[in-house]
This record gives sequence, structure tokens and C-alpha cells, in this order.
Amino acid sequence: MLITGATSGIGEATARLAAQQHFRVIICGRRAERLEKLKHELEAYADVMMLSFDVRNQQEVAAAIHALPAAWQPVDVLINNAGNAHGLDPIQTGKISDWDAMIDINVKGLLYVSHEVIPGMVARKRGHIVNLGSIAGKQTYPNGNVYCASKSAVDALTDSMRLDLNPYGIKVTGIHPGMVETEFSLVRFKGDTQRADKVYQGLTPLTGQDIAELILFVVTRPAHVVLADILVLPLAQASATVVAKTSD
Ligand code: NDP
Ligand code: 8X3
Repeated sequence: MLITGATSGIGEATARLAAQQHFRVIICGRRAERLEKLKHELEAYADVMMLSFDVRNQQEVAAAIHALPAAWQPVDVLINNAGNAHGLDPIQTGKISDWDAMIDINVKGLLYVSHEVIPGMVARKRGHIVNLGSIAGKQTYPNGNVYCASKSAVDALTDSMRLDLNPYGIKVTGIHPGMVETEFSLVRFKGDTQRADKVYQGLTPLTGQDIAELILFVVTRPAHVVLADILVLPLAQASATVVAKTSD
């Protein structure tokens, strides 16, 4: 199983649970020290390989995946998880650097990784791709603009992959979470912990572990079963904008 964005949040929890269930895991991310530490921890349960690359850099992505030793080359499960929101500004004052980051990481990065993995799946006529979308890809919300657009693109690509890969017996799943407490808001608000913490105050958000459990469920269904599209929310959340908070 190759997991992008395994240095924190959903990806890290997924790597941990997958290793505990004895999947061989390839953990990816830019922060090599975190990958080293996680690799060391997970080797108690399973074989672990780490790849440090920036999904925005197509050459880095291709070189890292091609350099996998032959025994690790057949990637049968790809978890396209790396991604973030950058900023929460109205469209008229949005920053080009934030827009570039979201499109380059969430959309182009997912494509670059998929480009290196899909041909092997097609040749072997087997595989499972799980793309992390978001409720933001299903419903827009004020100031969500480019993040919503990037996740809407992930949703469209997930459906497109399922269509194109249908003749090859490859499963494709879209998982679309609502609020999950990870480093997501810290990244969105550029390290402002107070603002990030406030997002999850007054409700019980989902955790990375909740989504990891869902991912492991999805990839362990019988061969004929595909969970195609999953929206998963904390109890307090009814839509992208309707959240029952007990306090602000
Ligand atoms: P985190 O910020 O905790 O994790 C993001 C992961 O993505 C990190 O491991 C980070 O690794 C990796 N990443 C970010 N940019 C790059 C890059 N340029 N190259 C390689 N890896 C990168 O957030 P989450 O765990 O919450 O997010 C995981 C996915 O879930 C994302 O796609 C997000 O959009 C989606 N999601 C999150 C929700 C939430 O509320 N948290 C809700 C719905 C969807 P590193 O920095 O080491 O490179
Ligand atoms: C993350 C959830 O609602 O902040 O994708 O966009 S939200």
C-alpha cells in the first residue's frame, strides 16, 4: 500500500493501521524525519519503505517511485491522500501562492503520483486507488473557493478513473470527509494555532483514526465489492456550512 501524506493526520493514521494489519506500506511525504520515525515504529508490524518527495514536482515523484526496489514495485493499493487547504480568503483577495499550492498539490500532485502507479495496475489487471476528496468537493462554502474547486476536481478525477480503469478490474474509491482534526487547519491558517483550534471547538470532530478505519474497511472488501463514493461527517456536521456547535 502506497500512502501519500503519511507524515501527519489521516495519512499517518492510515499507515499505522495498515501496518498493524500487516500490509506492506510505502509511506510518503516531504518531512523525512517524521517518515524515519514512523518507519522505525511501524517496522514492529510490517515491512515499511519510505519515500520523501514533493508531489508538486513531477520529476521527483517519478524518480522516487521508479527507484523503488523491484520487490516493492507492484503497488496494489494507492492512497492518494496528500493535500491541504492554504488560506480561507474570499475570491477577490485570494493569494496566487495559495491558489497555486492547492491546485499543484491537491490536483496535479494526485495526478503525478497516479501516473506512476496506474500503468502497473493496468498491466496486472488489479489494484485499488483511494482518493481523499472532501465535503468541500461536494458543496462549496464561503471563502472555500479554490480549495473547493481542487476537491471538486478530485471528485471528478475519481469518477473518471473508475470509468477508464473499469476494463482492467481496478477499484476506485472516493472518500469525502467533513471536519477531521489533524494539522489541516494549522496549515490552512499558516501556523496560527489559536485559529486552527477554534475550528474544532464546541464539537467532536472526526479523527485521522476514524478515516483510517474507513480506508482499511474499503480496501479489505471482497474482490467483487467496490465502495465507490463515501461522504463521512462528524455527528455535529450536517453540511459544509451547517455545524451544531455547543460553543464558538
Ligand atoms: P494534514 O495537514 O495533517 O496532512 C497533510 C499531509 O499531506 C501531510 O502528510 C503532508 O506531508 C502531505 N503533503 C502536503 N503537501 C505536500 C506536498 N507538496 N508534497 C507531499 N506531501 C504533501 O491534513 P489531513 O490529514 O487532514 O489531510 C489529508 C487529506 O485529507 C488532504 O487531502 C485533505 O484535503 C483531506 N481532507 C481533510 C479534512 C480535514 O478536515 N482534516 C477533511 C476532508 C478532506 P508533508 O508536509 O510532510 O509533505
Ligand atoms: C476539509 C474540510 O470543511 O474545512 O476538507 O473544507 S473543510
